[in-house]
Amino acid sequence: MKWPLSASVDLTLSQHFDFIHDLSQIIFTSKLALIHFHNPCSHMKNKQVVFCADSRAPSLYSHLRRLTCLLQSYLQQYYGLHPRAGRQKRHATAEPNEEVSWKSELCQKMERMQRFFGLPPSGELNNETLVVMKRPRCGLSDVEQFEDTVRWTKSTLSYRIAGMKLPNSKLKVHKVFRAAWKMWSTVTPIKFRKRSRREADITISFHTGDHKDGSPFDGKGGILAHAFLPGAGIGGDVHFDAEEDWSLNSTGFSLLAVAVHEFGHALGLPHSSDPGAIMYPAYNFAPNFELQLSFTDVKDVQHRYGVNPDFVSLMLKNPPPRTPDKCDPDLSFDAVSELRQEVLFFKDRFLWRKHPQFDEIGITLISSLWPDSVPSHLDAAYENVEKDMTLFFKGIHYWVLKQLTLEEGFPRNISDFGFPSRIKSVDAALHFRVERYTVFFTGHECWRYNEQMKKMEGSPMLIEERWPEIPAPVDAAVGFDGTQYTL
Ligand SMILES: [Ca+2]
Ligand SMILES: [Ca+2]
Ligand SMILES: [Ca+2]
Ligand SMILES: [Zn+2]
Ligand SMILES: [Zn+2]
Repeated sequence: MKWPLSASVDLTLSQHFDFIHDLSQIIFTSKLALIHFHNPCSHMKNKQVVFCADSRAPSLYSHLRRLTCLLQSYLQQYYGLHPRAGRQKRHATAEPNEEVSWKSELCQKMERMQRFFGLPPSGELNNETLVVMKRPRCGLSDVEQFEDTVRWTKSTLSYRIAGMKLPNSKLKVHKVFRAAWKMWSTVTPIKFRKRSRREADITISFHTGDHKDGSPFDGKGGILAHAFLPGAGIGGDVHFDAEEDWSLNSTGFSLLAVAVHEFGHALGLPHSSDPGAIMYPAYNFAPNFELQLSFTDVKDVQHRYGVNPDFVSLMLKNPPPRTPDKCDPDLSFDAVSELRQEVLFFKDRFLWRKHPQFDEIGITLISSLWPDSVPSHLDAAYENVEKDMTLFFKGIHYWVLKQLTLEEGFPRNISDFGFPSRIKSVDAALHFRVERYTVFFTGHECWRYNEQMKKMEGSPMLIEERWPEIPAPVDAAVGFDGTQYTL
């Protein structure tokens, strides 16, 4: 069904939804609503924002209403957005200046949120930003500044597990918490002791909905847990949402991972924007991921509490993983690919995104962009714009994403491309969109794959013959602005 172009729609919407009247025009196409969105503080003024919507207007309205509510409450809870003043009387008497400054605050908070999560800071409510907002996470703010002095002064802390609603037997839950505390005590000189008596520095409990501390839980998903900073009474206490699907092995939300995170808050640590850190606010753990404090977590907790004397020897054996730093002169990439307008740089579990309109380069986890589909430590990747496909290579396997979702039946073997069986992996792939072919680099050889005929063109050439200026083997390759860059 086709929607008529309609300028009156946004009028109707603006009566119903606070935020929507920022939108200057809405155009309905068969399945999408293209929304011209006037953003007072963005560098991308009057951009179109595309919302996927049902093919019926009422569901689009309610969809948009839900989005607006989600956006406002998310930014209020986690980014210090002030509630809108004089909301009811807005149409009648609200100061226009107040309205403008509220809107610009909203955009600024959204940009801050996008930066925190490694998204292009457009200040616009796009689909990608929504996906991040819907991710299960910790209930604490991402921007609240904790002083370095927010810490316990004693070297042994007591904890107890209180109340009912434990997700498993007390013994098993206790074992998980003991393992979680151990992660922090291995790197700092603090000791943690379990107590069964009433008083303990840190009380750990599971709650449902409103549990009388001003921060109600929200059922399955959304907020997973929260904690209180070091201090007397409720200080240092940790609450878990009892309605989550908590897991002690690898399904659902890992109780261990969330406990380590919340215990970090109980020790006084704030959220980290490092996607490799345990203190990252969103749930970021693939099933069977080996949980470890990252370099950032260790640095932050040691800054407050000092270093465990055994840490140095432990550090030599098993150093905390460092999130790769884009400024590191020795950094090399596993793979580089274009994706839509952006260039993606892959390294280990992470990827950087370079959007042509923003100078900043955001970092995120591969798994947060494509959960359970694209593996870490890739060999190569490229985008086939014509077919709207992105291909990822690792070892003898490759994966195909069409319109950003994994195609069925993958991974498949790279022999599909016509590689002989001696080729066990590719180093890099470079796609030529106009000529419709892709060059694969393997060791000192390069192969030309015809995307239209779906086969290799002849035998491989030596890289030094084809591109004498490029040293082989190649790490990663991408076409960019018509020129090829190899890395
Ligand atoms: Ca929840
Ligand atoms: Ca307490
Ligand atoms: Ca590579
Ligand atoms: Zn948190
Ligand atoms: Zn609570």
